[in-house]
Amino acid sequence: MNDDIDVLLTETRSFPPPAEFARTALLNDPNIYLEAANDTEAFWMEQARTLEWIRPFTKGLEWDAPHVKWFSDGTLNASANCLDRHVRGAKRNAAAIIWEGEPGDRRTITYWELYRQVNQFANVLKGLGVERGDRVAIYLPLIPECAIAMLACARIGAAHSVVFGGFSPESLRDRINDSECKVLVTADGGYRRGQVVPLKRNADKALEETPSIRHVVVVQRRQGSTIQEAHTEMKEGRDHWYHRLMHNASAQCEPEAMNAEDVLYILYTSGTTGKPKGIVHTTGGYMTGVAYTTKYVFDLKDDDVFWCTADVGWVTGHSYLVYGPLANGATCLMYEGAPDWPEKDRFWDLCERHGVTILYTAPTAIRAFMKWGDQHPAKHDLSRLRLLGSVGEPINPEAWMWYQQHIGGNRCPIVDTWWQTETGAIVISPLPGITPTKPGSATMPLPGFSAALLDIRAKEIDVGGGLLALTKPWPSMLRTIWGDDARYVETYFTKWPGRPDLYFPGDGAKRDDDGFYWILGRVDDVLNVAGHRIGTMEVESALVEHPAVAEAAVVGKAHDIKGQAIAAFVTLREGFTQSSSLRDELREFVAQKIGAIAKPDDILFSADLPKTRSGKIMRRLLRDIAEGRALGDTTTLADPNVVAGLKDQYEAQES
Ligand code: 7RM
Repeated sequence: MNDDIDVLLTETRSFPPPAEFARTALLNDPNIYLEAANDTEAFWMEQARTLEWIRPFTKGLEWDAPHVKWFSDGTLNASANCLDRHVRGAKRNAAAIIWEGEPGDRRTITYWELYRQVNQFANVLKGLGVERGDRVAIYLPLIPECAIAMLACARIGAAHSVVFGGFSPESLRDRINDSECKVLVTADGGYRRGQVVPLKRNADKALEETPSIRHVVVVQRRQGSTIQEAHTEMKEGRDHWYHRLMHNASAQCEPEAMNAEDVLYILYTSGTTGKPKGIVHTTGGYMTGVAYTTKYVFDLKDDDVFWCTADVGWVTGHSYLVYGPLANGATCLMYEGAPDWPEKDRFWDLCERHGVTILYTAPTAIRAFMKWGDQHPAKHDLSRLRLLGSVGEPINPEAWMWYQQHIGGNRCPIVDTWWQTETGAIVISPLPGITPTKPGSATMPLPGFSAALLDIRAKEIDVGGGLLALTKPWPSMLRTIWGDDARYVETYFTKWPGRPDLYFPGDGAKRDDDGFYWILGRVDDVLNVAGHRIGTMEVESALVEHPAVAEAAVVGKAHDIKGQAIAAFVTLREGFTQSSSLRDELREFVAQKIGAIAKPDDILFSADLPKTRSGKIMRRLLRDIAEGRALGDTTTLADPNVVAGLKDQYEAQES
């Protein structure tokens, strides 16, 4: 962590909002920071009132740390906020979703059409026995039906649990079982780099052990015929084609009046144990947080075309591809596939053809674009772009500068947005018409949010490095972990003993002389690989399930494009010998168990792992080895020779 602080301390460039941008921005008066800080509860109540409530709330915050409620006597419906209020007005015929599939198929869906399809699918779900309070799993490629299924759940008061299409059958199974989903919505297949991802076939494997599932709805990716390569059996009575059910469904479904604190969705994310956590978001607070941040962080106006490149399987897709933009009546671009398919200019081609004005993507993608070369964006007219965003991991100043110059034409402000699955909405980010930006800094908490940098005793660090804390509750914060409230308390509110009012996100950060935050990354056993959160324990648990593996330790190692890559140290069971084919087999095994995103880059076989005398694996030393650094302090090790031997071996393998 200290190396990172040094690098960031030398970054002194600062960019005020471009004058022309600031002049027309929705927010350009810095007083908003002070107003929100003076009465944060009143500030949030004002934001919440921009939503459409069925029964208006009178209560704001109820904080019984670490448990929280917001607007608890109000009722509303998230899908009505995203659709019904727009189809009553001028947005009725505006495009809600401009979608493009990887093979090049296109669909544009107006608010009116989306409204009708969501109503129909809400009735389909009801017809399959889904009731208010039930859970529905969604395992889809990035197609408009993702948004339709999510909003249909919200309409009838069922919680959705979206599982990223890149996750394995076992990962899907565990998530379905943890929250006992009644229905699964999937597709015959999706596309990634020209390959078919056979989602229904994967789902069928998961469904062998998911007793709670009564019905499966399958979207046919190509009208009229199922994708040949993904062909799969439909199980009589359980499996239904989406288009057949929709054909007979009424397009009128009254939205349920949900309590502000009713669950809107569950989204699983990695933590420091082998078992992912079901993050619970509720209706009123979450919708308030995403509607407010989408509008002001992205300065969203009627004629914008907003493109968030995240998949709906991650929180960024939930908040900034579906709920936030649609609550604001925005026009969103949704693209299914890879940025380098069929050519490395696909993103810039999309931006040009669809007239994208706001682009929100991840540092790992930006670093890949840099590597592919300036000629790809240079071929396209990107002059409609007016604002750029970054999310998912720290952005290195070099990538930030490249993004500003080669994508933004030195004209667009960049909003580096720090937040998490748990925060629901962006927390630390510039306001593009107000806040000066510095390459590599997410700047400061948005109005309404409060952060501090603390040492381990909860003492505030004014300038320097420390642990990031969120010091006041905010409406879109998680409410609990599904089925495990003790884990909620323990994970987020016990870092500073006796201070259940302090939320610990798990990140380390630096604060500079201007009070700007520079996020350094996770300080716990969570990795961030290409912007995806993966727990070291999850990968370790997968590895030890292989019959050859006795013990495994997984660490992150710096990677120039992915940010972090996975390195695994493995000790074999008696009777197994190391080989390059076993190494490949183990990498493939992890991909099968969790998903391709968790596949280790390196596997090192070793007779022993470096442990303290109490038996704890010293990950710090493993990281030193994986990143080729001089070994840190080894005096607390039970056997210092182990780690020296490992380092030699690792270096021999690398060369
Ligand atoms: C939105 C999302 C959360 C973790 C978080 C950080 C890291 C996210 C930034 C960032 C530096 C950023 N949700 N992170 N955004 N680090 N600058 N702008 O990514 O739950 O999947 O991950 O991602 O470590 O704790 S997430």
